[in-house]
This record gives sequence, structure tokens and C-alpha cells, in this order.
Amino acid sequence: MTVTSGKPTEEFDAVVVGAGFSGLYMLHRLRELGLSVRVFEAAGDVGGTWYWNRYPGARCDSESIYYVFSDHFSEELLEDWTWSERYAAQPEILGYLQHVADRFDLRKDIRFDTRVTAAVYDEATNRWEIGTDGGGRATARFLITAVGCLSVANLPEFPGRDTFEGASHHTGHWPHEGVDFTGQRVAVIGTGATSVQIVPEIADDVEHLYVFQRTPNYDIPGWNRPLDQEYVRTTKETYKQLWQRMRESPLGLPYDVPERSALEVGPDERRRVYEVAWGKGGFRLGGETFTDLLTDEEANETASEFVRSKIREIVHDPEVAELLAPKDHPFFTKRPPLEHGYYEAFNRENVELVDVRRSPIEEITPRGVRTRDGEYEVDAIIYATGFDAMTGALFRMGIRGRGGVPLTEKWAEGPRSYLGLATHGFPNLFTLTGPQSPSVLTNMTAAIEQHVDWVADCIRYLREHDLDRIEPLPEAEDDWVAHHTEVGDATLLPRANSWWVGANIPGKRRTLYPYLGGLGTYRERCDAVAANGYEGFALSSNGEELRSHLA
Ligand code: FAD
Ligand code: N01
Repeated sequence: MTVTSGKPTEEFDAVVVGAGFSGLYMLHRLRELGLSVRVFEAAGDVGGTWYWNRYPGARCDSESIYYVFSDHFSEELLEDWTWSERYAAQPEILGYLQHVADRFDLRKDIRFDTRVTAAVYDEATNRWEIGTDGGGRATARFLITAVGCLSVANLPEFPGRDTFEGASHHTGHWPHEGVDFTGQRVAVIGTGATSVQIVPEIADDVEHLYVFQRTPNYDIPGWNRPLDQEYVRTTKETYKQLWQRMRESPLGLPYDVPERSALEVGPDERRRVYEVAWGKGGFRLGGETFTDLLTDEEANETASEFVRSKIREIVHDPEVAELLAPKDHPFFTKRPPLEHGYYEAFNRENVELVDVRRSPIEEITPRGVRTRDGEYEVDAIIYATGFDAMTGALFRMGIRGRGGVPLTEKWAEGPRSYLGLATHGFPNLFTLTGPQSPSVLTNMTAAIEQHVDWVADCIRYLREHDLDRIEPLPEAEDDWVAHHTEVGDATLLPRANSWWVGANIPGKRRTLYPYLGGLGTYRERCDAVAANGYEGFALSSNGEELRSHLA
């Protein structure tokens, strides 16, 4: 099977798809190795997530100082760049990535406004043939996907969706010129991390805001603030140690690892520990308090109830507070959003929570949103309905491996990978932040750094050893899938209907997508594989298998 088009084929050592954090760093590393590289990016510029998600209130929820390229990319960059806020807003993060692209002259190897629509492995040449929506064609020895875990918008198929006469926007495709909601009646559908950022941001401007909630979340305060320059200076002085801690940590964040069970201490001590974490803000409530919140239902319930009690304290109307307080899933089994005034927004006269669990959305009408209880007339609809996560972008780029087998077919029953980085039958394909790797369960810049470094080192190894093909052995893949499943099943995560298990997309295979073993442990495993000559992979040169052995 080949990719056909009238245009001449360009040849590269490597093709990278995507120009967000992952693709930019991958390009930089491969260039350092002296490879010819082409990056294809569907967007009009670099940035990935931060190019697309321009909705009001968009900001990171990893603290900015940790949400950067590390000293592995450039010590000078790490030293020079200074964030203004604890959680930088989208324009500042996009500005950072644009600065990186300029500073390292990355754009010259990137084709923007170009979507990869086919990527076919040709066994005869041992090369990937890549086709794009513009009819462009390229071949490469290595294909590296940097397509993002959260880059394909999920727009629910509500009946009548296209009949709406006002403006409607999905948050992941926000207009570059911005949207002015002043004096409008606005519907926000969804109550995930995105909605939680938008609601307080536009509540002041709108005449009336309806927030359509299917599932309440355990939102944690971020306590955003301008960054104190003395703090920035001392952080920069310790960046090397800080990054080392992040690399070794489970979450890619330099948190203190908890040592006690939540059930080992009395209620007063437990409350004290939770209050400290709540006061610090961010994911510390899950990451820094007790060892067993994700593995023991009773322990988890203490954290869940703590958050519910906070919601009841903040939200004045007891009925609204109860609706906002989650009871159908344990704390942190869905991604907890960081909030900056979300719960307070429901104390306003012009913000109204609509329970679409009790009364589901039946249709979108020309005038608004109709639930079973009636119609909500609005001027604008914001779809904060999330993403077809982790496999969404991989499944939309026409990847076919040996024998023309589509990736969609190989993964029909759920992803099958070795280390979340590669999959049998698809030689020389690397999936950055792929399913069954830690990715979205970490501060992603730390996970991205680890994946990119591993792939770059692997390609260097292949070249140094005159090898031109690497592919996971089926047995190694089976072992990884089994290990991934075992680690996930030992936790409470598979129980909730989250995007982590694909439950947000009708018909999507329900399985745990990200790897739960923690970044530090995962890194050790990947490093050991490399140190043992890429254990678990078959390596070959000119079609001749040199070595294949099991982990
Ligand atoms: P992306 O940034 O998603 O970039 C992938 C790129 O690939 C996109 O630009 C896309 O256009 C392109 N692409 C996809 N398919 C194709 C194709 N077929 N052809 C050509 N191009 C293609 N993570 C954190 O750790 N901390 C945070 O605070 C945080 N905040 C977030 C806030 C929002 C609103 C969202 C949506 C996600 C957030 N994330 C956060 C996750 C975030 O996605 C990652 O941190 C990071 O930006 C991912 O970088 P990436 O390069 O891997 O993927
Ligand atoms: O998406 P989500 P998101 N009818 O899937 C609802 C990252 N991120 O864009 O929960 C009615 O979390 C859905 O309801 P339910 C972060 O990793 C980070 O908010 O499925 N409702 C849910 O409430 C995050 O986890 C930041 O019952 C429907 C909402 O839409 C990830 O991106 C900011 C529906 C979707 O929530 C995704 O977050 C933003 C339907 N048919 C995003 N379909 C930071 O702060 C869906 N929903 C850094």
C-alpha cells in the first residue's frame, strides 16, 4: 500500500507530527543528532494545546515554573524565561513556545496548516510514507507522533446542534479574535477543567450564565497569584535539583511523597493535613497527603468528603452546593480541575447550575438548549465538552503498519503498546505521550522530556550500531499491556466514567488509557530497557534481524 499524490516526494530521516511542547523538543533533539527532519502541524503556528485553547480563563494548572522545557533542552532558556503568574495564562504560554521556536529557529523545519492524513509503513523500503491534506508527500525512516493527548475536540451529537441561531464554540477551537459575551445569555455545557476556568472568567460580563452539569467534579483551589521575583530567583538557582526531583517523582512534580495511610491517623490530624494541602493549592491534595487515596475506598472517602465540605462552605445555596458536591465517584478518579473562583461564581444571581444528569439535554434548538424540563434560551453556547483523548489524534491520521494493517484495527480492543512508546507491527514508529505511558497523569512537560530524550537516545543508538529498524516484540508488548492493566486495576481509577478510561466518547473502547505506575518508576523501566540494548525490541539492519530478545 502506498500514499499517492501528484506532488514530488520529499525524503527525511524523520517526520514528526505536531508542533506543541512534544514536537518542538523532538525536532530540537533530532536536529542535534544531525538528522533531516520535517514537522507537520495542522495549526497555523507552534503551540499545540496553547494554540488551540484560547477560551477566556485558559491557563495551565501545573505551576508555571514546572511547566517548561528543562535544562535537557537548554539551560539558558530555563534561566532566561520568567513567568509572571503562578499559573500562566494561555497567551503567555503560547508566547513562550513561540519564543522557543524563534530562538532555536525551529519554524524552518515545520510545515504549518498541514494535516497528516496518511502514514503508511512500506516494508520493502523500511520507510514511512506520509501524505498530507494539501497533497504533499514525504517519506522518512522514523515516524514520531507528537499529536497530543487532548487535541481532538469532542463535540457531542446533540440533535439539532446545527440549527442554533446564535454563536457556538468548542473551547478547543476558540476564535483567535476572542469572543465578547457582554450582556449575553450564555450556556456552558460541561463542568470539567475547561468549564471551571471559563465560568468565573465570564460571569461578570454576561447577563445570565447557565452551566449544564452532568457530573460534578472535585475542584481544588489553585490560588493563582503574581510570581514574586525573589521566589523566581531562588527557584532558578535550584532548577537542576528541582527537575531531578520532578523526574524521579510519580507526578512529574516536586511534591513531598506521602508516607502515611489516611486511615492511620485520627480525624483531626487528617483534616489538618488536608487543610495544609488545600491552602497550598494545586494537586497537593491528591499528591502530598496520604498514600492510599487512589487505592482504598475508605481512605479516599475522607478526601472526597473533605472537598464536599469545602464546597458546602463556599456555596451559599445548600441545594446548589449539594448538586456541585460529587458523590458518584471517588476523589481523583476523574481529573480534578483547579479552580479560581468557580464555586464562588454560583453565589451570583446571574449564574445558574442546570442538572442535566436529572434532566438530560434533549436537543439544541434555534434559540438554545432544551432539556427534558424545558428550553433555556441563550445567545451563545460554549461547548466545554472535552476531547477524544489519547487515541483521538492517532486514530485520525491514517496510520498503517506492516501489511497495511491500520492502527485503528490493531487497537480496536484498546491500545496495545510496549512502554506506551511503540507498538508491534509498526516498525520505527514512536508515539510521544502515547496511551499506556504516564503522559496525562503527570505534569506533562516532565513526561514529554522523558519520552523525547528516550526516543532521541534510541535513534542515536540505532545509528551508532548501524541499525535501521526497531520494533517491539509481541511478547514484550503483551507483558507491558498486562502490567499496565494490573497497575491500573489496583486503583480506584477504572471505576469512574472519566476520559482517562474513554467513557466520555460514545462507543469508545473502555480501558484505562494512561499508565498509572508513576513517572519516576516508568523512567527507570525505560532506562533499563535502553541500558540492556533495547530489551524487548527486535532490532535489524537492512532487513536482517540482528537481535531480538525479551525483557
Ligand atoms: P499538543 O500541545 O496537543 O500538540 C499536538 C499538536 O499536534 C497540535 O497542535 C495538533 O494540531 C497537531 N496534530 C494532531 N494531529 C495532527 C495531524 N494529523 N497532522 C498534523 N498535526 C496534527 N498539561 C499539564 O501538564 N499541565 C497543564 O497545566 C495543562 N494544561 C492544559 C490546559 C488545557 C486547556 C488543555 C487542553 C491541556 C492542558 N494540559 C496540561 C495538557 C497539554 O495538552 C500538555 O501539557 C501539552 O501541551 C501537550 O503537548 P503536546 O505537544 O504533546 O501536544
Ligand atoms: O473536558 P472534560 P475539559 N452531555 O472531558 C461534559 C485538561 N485541561 O476540556 O463528566 C452533557 O474534563 C462532561 O460531563 P461528564 C485536563 O487534563 C486542563 O474540561 O462526562 N455533558 C464534562 O463535564 C482536563 O481533564 C486545564 O458527565 C457532556 C465536560 O463536558 C482535560 O484537559 C484546563 C456531554 C467535559 O469535561 C479535559 O478537560 C482545561 C454530553 N453529551 C483542560 N459530553 C487546566 O486547568 C461531555 N459532557 C490546565
